[in-house]
Amino acid sequence: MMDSDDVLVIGAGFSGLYMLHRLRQLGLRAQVLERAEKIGGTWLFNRYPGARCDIESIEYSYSFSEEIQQEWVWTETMPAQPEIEAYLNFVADRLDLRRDIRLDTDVTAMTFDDDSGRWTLQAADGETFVAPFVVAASGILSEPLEPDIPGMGTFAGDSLFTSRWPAGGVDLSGKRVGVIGTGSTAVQMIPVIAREVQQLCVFQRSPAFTLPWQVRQFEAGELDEMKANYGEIRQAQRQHPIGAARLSAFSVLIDMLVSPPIKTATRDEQVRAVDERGVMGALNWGDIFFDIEASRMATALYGEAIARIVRDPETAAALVPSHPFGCKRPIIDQGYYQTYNRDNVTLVDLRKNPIRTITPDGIDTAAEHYDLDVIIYATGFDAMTGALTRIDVRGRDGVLLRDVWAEQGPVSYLGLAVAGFPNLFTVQGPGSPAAATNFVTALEQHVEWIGDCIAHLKAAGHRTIEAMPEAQHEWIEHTTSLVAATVLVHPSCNSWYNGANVPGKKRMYMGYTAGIPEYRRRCDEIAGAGYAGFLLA
Ligand code: NA7
Repeated sequence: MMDSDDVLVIGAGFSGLYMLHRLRQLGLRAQVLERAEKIGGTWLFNRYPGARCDIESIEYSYSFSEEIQQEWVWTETMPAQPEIEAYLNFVADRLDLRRDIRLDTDVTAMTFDDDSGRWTLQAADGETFVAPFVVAASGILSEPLEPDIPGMGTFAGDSLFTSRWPAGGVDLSGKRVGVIGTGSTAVQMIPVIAREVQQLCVFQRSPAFTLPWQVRQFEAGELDEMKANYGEIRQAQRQHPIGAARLSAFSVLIDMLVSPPIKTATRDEQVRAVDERGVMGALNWGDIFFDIEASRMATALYGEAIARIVRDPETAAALVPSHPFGCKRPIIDQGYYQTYNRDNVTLVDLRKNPIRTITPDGIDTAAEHYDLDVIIYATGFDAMTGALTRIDVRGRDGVLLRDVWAEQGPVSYLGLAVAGFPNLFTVQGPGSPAAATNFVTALEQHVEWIGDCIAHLKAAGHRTIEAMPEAQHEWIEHTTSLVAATVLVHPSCNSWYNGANVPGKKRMYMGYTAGIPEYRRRCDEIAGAGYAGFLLA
């Protein structure tokens, strides 16, 4: 058994690194336990070709250190995975974080002991760690979702997961490659690997809505000019509901909300919208997030916009989504639809002919067999809760967090704590703004709130803090009421936002949609009122 720290932090990604730094600043002893062999979290594991952030680098970065934001040099408007991984390593070195990060340490169980008021964490290698407080900075999209397709294990070629992409990359040249899934990940990867492979078959169950985007290198002096105004940029970001004030995948949604309704638009106005802005114009209507009929009209128009890009009419029709726009996370792409005009790319519409089985040499659908050398699974994540339900988290009376979330749905107070699990904080837990915002802005607020809370508990001599069930219930009522009248809860929406992508997971929208500033105000108010809704003992 090792000496106890004040705080054990699970995960060395964006959240865990800042949590460690913040705790140190507050004079607390902390240790980070990370299951991977390197730091980086989600940005380490998801190193598939084309992996990139959809928020501008200048905003998708830590704001807490003026030195770091001035010293680090971003090269592109929206950063690619290698640059983000390098940035996190730079931060770890710059803040001397590595000495308190234990790599290759996969936490598999953790138990709260009522008598001592401490958590004991058990790692896969048998090591145990004890501390009064635990911060789960284990990521919202870190637990991959492996599909259960008959015959998966029989495939004789290479099976690859985008969420565990091999370090050093994979040579796909000359290969016949199948991609399963068409979410954000696949939409980023498909145009990139299509240029390399001999033949690409995209197995699509749910077509995505995706908006064309231009990512570019910074021009000479452009980044320096922005850095000179960093104070203003950060302030605008902090005041923005999504935590990013510049153009991003999310900000286009906010703009759409204040656009005129499609239902009263004339046919000429609709066509003009597509003439002027393509697929983006087809969706730029304010009523489509609240009115399913309006949403269907916009989807039909979106189909017309796709048909202007994709030459084969059958492929173009197969690319039209069946779910309402906005109910899944917005996607941006670079040349996604154009990729289907390539001779070496085939779209397989699983809505018509589902996958029947995977065989040693490829994939059988209900209609056809596809010979493949490589199958790439881009099948998503058990989001928000998966990183903690994979661990045996036992709170008061030995109750398992996994069971609580299975029975009640992914409940939490503020996305920060779960009733029955004292002294356990979750960075970006369910019910927090994380999912639909700039993750980095959101996590900085969480980390700072958690750090201040633990420092307060220690200073005031409190041994435990615990979310009260009534406060948790009220919070969930509040978060779900915010989305009740939107397409986010439409039955056709199988999204990681609501857990419907995971078989058996209780369906519940897991975000907080009133924006980060309002969320921050509420969290500060709660802390200011002596941590209202929490029991301090
Ligand atoms: P997503 O957005 O959850 O997409 C997963 C995709 O995989 C989606 O198209 C799924 O179709 C598809 N899928 C999953 N299981 C299967 C099976 N068994 N057969 C066929 N297709 C399947 O995950 P991403 O990794 O793309 O993106 C996650 C987030 O990362 C993203 O929102 C950004 O925040 C970054 P379905 O829709 O379930 O029919």
